[in-house]
Amino acid sequence: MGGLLQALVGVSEKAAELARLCRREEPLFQLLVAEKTGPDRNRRFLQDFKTLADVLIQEVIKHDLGKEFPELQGHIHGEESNEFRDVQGGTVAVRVCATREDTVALLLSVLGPEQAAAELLADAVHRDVVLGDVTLAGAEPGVSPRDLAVWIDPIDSTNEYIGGREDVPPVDGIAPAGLCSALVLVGAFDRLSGRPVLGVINEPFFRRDPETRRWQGRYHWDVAHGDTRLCSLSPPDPHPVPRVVLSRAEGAAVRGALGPLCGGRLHFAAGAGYKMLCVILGLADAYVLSEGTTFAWDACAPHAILRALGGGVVALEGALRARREGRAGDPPELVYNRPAEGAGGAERWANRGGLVAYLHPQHLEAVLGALATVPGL
Ligand code: 2IP
Ligand code: CA
Ligand code: CA
Repeated sequence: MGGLLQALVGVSEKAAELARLCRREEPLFQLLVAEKTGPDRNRRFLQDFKTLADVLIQEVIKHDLGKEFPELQGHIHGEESNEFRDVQGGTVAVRVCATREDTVALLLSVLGPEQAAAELLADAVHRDVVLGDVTLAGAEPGVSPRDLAVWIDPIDSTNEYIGGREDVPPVDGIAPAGLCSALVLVGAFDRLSGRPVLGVINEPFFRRDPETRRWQGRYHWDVAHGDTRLCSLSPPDPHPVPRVVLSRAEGAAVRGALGPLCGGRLHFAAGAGYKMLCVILGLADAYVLSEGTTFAWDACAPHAILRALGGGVVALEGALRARREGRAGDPPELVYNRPAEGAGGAERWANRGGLVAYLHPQHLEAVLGALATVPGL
């Protein structure tokens, strides 16, 4: 059953290619960057194209995985709903059809006259991905797809994806914003326990090829199941003075509590997935988020990789409560199979109460210690 991990990587590569295509090909790029409110000939569609790119990527992943692993059908979830308004004002479910021509026709029902755009997208959707990755081919997860379910974030950091800035200088290797923070996240979790097991983070815009100037991507993967811990990366060393990366939306109280721990120097970045990737790569030691503004699809894949490297993602509110009550044992980790009680829509899958992503337990401890003093947390 070694195939599932390869399949997750394969679909992330197809997704990354679609993400690059939308920025590279003029007919798609024009639609992608069009101002939402612009007085355009095809205004309704332009309002939706950003979402269409996301939805299509998610549907491709669902389709390809479900086809190869029928046991996963009905257990592949994502951020987006695939319901769209068609050009006549009715609804259409965006999906991958049996043939390229059928997919073109379906896309045209959403895209109206944008024939070139529909064809470019359908070509990429129906193209097979070939992976030449020997290490990955040898990785054996030892887990059945029957026991797993999947969370997809087709594009994390959509704002940075649309904005497309390439000139944001990194600070200590961490990009404060820009295209490189747009990621494809595909994570598989145990249906019963809700723990993340397999994760793939794909960076579609890792670097530009110096000769062709085309974007090149890269990906990272893991297995964290039973006693098995496999990862495409090695665990990075901790920094002597911890580095913490935060959302720019993080408030003064949290900044104030964490600043002294980090020698007065905090780091900021866009994208929940990208901030977790910074921890995975050892650019930061922890990512702290004090509010429930991320979702299961943001955290599942990075969380699996963090676990494989010896770290994890804890539920911040629960961890602080356990600490205050003097409860022994490890702080509670996020799980991916439990919708929030009393919530509707996307909120059902919000990581309520915030999170801390970390690699080395001493950093988790230090961060929780610092945050324990923040009123209201
Ligand atoms: C978003 C995206 C944002 C992030 C937010 C996520 O996902 O990653 O960048 O906010 O939490 O839900 P911030 O950048 O402040 O961390 P998406 O782009 O998929 O909506
Ligand atoms: Ca996201
Ligand atoms: Ca997204």
